[in-house]
Amino acid sequence: MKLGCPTEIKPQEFRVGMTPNAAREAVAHGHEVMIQQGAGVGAGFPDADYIAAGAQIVDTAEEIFASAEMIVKVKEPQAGERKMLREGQLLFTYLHLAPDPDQTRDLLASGCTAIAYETVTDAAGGLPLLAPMSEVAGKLAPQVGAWTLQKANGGRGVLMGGVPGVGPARVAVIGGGVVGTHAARVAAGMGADVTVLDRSLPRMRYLDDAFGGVFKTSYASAGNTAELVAQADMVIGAVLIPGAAAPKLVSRAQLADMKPGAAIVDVAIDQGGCFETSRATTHQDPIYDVDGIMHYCVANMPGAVARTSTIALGNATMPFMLALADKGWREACATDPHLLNGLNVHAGKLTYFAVGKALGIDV
Ligand code: PYR
Repeated sequence: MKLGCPTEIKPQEFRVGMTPNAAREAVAHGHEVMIQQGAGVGAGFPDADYIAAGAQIVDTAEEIFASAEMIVKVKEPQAGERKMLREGQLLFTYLHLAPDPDQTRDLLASGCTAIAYETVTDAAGGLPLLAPMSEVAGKLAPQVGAWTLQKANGGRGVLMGGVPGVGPARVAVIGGGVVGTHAARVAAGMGADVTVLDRSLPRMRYLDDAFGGVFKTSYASAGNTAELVAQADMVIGAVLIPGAAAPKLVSRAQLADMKPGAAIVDVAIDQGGCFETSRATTHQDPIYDVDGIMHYCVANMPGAVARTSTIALGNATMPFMLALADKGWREACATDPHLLNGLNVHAGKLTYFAVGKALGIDV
């Protein structure tokens, strides 16, 4: 199969869909690999590494979209890329369609087959292609939140770990999944006073056992959530319903109960965000103020640490990419129901229920 990997064009996105190692494996499996010139540079992979791996370097994204049978990317195709997608072409990347009707419309019109990383599943009930970026975003959340809390950035001027005689920042993490657990670990490591809110008692038992009380847990009733949000210096949104629009768990009215200059970091923003006041921002202009509360809502947080993220993502996507290339998407999905769960769009039809429900489109 002909595989193509274009340069990511979302603002400040430095990751790349294929590492030189992934290219080498695909070539060893008998596939042709095209990489857009410079695509890996932001993640520290020069063209020479891809050439050494047996890939061909091409000048433009147009060449890749015109001839590749499978496009391997990181972020959802941007408007210009969507115009180049062709009928029958396979797209393997993050999509996050539920909050994005424009992208959905364009993918349906293109006639392509699109497999979304974020809805591929595994036997343990996890999301193996989302997990590595959830780990990265979770670990980044307290770091960017700490920066948002600094006075010069409009924040409350509170130091995460405090100092002798002055208490630490209070951090509420909404959601105890992969993002929330990594965020809580790092925030606690920075010395903050951290509480994770979740609705699963087994999950909270696990967190308590695994982390030995390094952070607290609280049942995520509306009342507990409101109380902890009001007391927090930083709130990290870490909820996920696979493929679906994120539920809004904190309303605009609740901002009035928060401490002036408190920071919100909404890691759920890819799926529309879990705060009523969230809207996607970019690494160039990451923070905005609503009613005195500073919001950090960058939609591609892992792009900030492009090298770590690219390698972590490549480790997870490689076996699926090889299965798709070796068998073709029909047989690969027919023999792996977890990969089939990634199928969101095929030949002008939506094939993922939660996306159809969010957008009011028949599946
Ligand atoms: C990202 O890492 O940017 C995702 O979309 C999950």
